[in-house]
Amino acid sequence: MAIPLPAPLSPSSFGQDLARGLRGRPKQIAPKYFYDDAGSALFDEICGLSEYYLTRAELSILRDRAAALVSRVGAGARVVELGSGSGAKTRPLLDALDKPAEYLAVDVSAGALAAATSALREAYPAVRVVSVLADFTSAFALPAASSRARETLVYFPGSTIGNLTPSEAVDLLHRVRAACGRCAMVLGVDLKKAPARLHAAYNDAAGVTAAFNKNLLVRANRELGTNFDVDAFAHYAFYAPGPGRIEMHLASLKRQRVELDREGFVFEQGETILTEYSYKYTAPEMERLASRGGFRVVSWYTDSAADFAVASLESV
Ligand code: AVJ
Repeated sequence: MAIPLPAPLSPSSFGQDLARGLRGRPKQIAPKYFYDDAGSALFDEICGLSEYYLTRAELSILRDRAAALVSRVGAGARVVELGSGSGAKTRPLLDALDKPAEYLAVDVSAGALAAATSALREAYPAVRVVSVLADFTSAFALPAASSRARETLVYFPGSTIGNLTPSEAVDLLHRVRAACGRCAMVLGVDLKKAPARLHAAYNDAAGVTAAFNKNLLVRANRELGTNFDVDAFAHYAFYAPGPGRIEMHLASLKRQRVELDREGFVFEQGETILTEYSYKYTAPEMERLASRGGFRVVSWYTDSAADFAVASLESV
């Protein structure tokens, strides 16, 4: 598993991806660009909102079921967390494992990585904690495991798998499997439920999700010198029952022309830029997805309301 590291996200990749996304129809940008320091802080705030049940539900499942979720993983394992964020959900897993040797946090947010890994280093002095500033949605690569790590457990928390389309999710599972051979995975999955509850979770009354969404434009104006009129964009998020996903957009409230590297992009009044998909799954749908990705669902636990599931998967 000694593969070169992908380049961390640079301003130029943001600029190039944004230009490509604005040339497309519909206009779009990948959700990984939400997570600069301000965006990571807004996401942490979202996790505490009453409407946003996902984080609390996942934590409660981990607290109750961590031992069962990692029961097939032996002593001295290496844990790789994809999209580790604040690292709040990592502890129950590390606590349930028998003498974990290493913990690799993979994230696109440098600030979140530094804070999460320094807190974990302090709390788990016996674990070798490594931060990997990387985008796991493209070329997947990890530093070699140290000789003391025996097997790899990949933790993919937060229903981040829902930010990928099903075919992108299948690709990611294949890449994970190729990277760690026989490999165990713990996967957080948001479940299909009443559309009104899903709608509320992405349209909170305090407007934090709206600020998180609009921060993308604030970031582009600061880092790329674009001239988005941020106040003339509205947060627009809705659940689409057909594909089974939340779609998050930013809708221009007026006709405006945005400049990026001397290229002009016109937004008609009401035109949107797609910023995120968040797919929701049922248990059978996730079983099918896992099997298309070369994994089998070994166990599946939900919170008491059956809002969220944490699954353990094994490569086949
Ligand atoms: C990063 C996958 C946990 O899709 O729910 C929260 C991000 N977007 N509110 C999700 C998000 C809007 C989020 N995850």
